[in-house]
Amino acid sequence: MMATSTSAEHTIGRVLVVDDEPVVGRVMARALSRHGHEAVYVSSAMAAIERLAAGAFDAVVTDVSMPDMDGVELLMRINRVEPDLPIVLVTGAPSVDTAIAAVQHHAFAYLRKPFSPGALGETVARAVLEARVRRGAEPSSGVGRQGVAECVQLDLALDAALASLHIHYQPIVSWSAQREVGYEALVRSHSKVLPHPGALFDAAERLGRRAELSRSIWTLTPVPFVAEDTRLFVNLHPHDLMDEWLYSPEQPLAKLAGRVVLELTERASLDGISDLTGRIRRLRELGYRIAVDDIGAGYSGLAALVALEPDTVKIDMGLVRGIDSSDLRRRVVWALLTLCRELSAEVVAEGVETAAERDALLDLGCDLFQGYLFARPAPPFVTPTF
Ligand code: G
Ligand code: MN
Repeated sequence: MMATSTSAEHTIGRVLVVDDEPVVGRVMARALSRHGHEAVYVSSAMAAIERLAAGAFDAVVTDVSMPDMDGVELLMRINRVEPDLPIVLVTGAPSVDTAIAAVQHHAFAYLRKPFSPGALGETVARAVLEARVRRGAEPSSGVGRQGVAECVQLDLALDAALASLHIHYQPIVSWSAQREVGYEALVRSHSKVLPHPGALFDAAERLGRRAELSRSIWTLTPVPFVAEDTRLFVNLHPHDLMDEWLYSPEQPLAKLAGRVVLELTERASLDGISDLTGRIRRLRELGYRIAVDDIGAGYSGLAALVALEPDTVKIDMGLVRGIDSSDLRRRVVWALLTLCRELSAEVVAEGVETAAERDALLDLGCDLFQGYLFARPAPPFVTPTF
């Protein structure tokens, strides 16, 4: 950490200096201090990300070529989550490639070493002031806040999770046929930071990378089937309906469309989806069938049934759990089964864990089941036990 040459209230900006060469880094930090900045030096991009978490910065000056993560990647990662934090790239070996990357990822400037100490201080001062005008904020208030580093770290974690993404499949069984009629695809990753699908989707949502996650899942999901007449159940988020790629014949699920049932959860609102009816129609024209997932979880109620006219309705495990000892649950499920018969939708009871739950559902006339009683989600393809 470098001392400042001016008192805090008179510094132009707080600047993070990143260079794997300590001598070079310290020279730059000193030049910035003399120019009226407060400079903090770190020797790697990862250290910079951690440092950004510790305090507010107004600008980053980073060397381009560094081991592990280079300056261009650092620029790209920060820019993706905090486009208002100006970044100055410095390099002793300028190249067209890194200069193009600098432009693409909105580097504030691309300086060739050696440069005069004054030129660096001047460039950084301009960067700080322009960013401040853009934000209309006080010195060192907004940019470089905790959120930046947190987001960059989350972004790295999501990259790692996407690299280890894989799909487990859980059978859906017909009791009368005593066999599996389909499998639900459930996403998994080896990430310790984002261990379950909920965390994965939350992170992707926060980082604006939800479409990327969904597209990865659609790409990984279709695998050769054990039997020709089994169906593949795939979870969709309502926002996925806004992704034009979902409707493309090139999309990997498309070649199996006639066997794919797209599940739309009742947990997320369909309200924001423009032309919902038209979108569902397009999916049906491509051959897909539609399911309402988690019905009875208590969110949008029965609106999804009306809006989607589903082929399949999946009863939330909250209604299934302990149904054998709950008269109320039995009545509600009976009413749902009656309603679905009226609407010509088949019904799957989800999360069946005990034989008693299964028998209570059989008594009510339910035939399709999914749950640990039959099989846990597993790599392709686990055989259910009856
Ligand atoms: O919302 P959706 O129905 O897509 O969620 C399915 C989730 O429920 C999966 O994460 C799956 O692992 C889990 N699951 C499947 N069967 C059971 C079960 O019998 N009991 C419990 N508790 N969870 C289950
Ligand atoms: Mn589901």
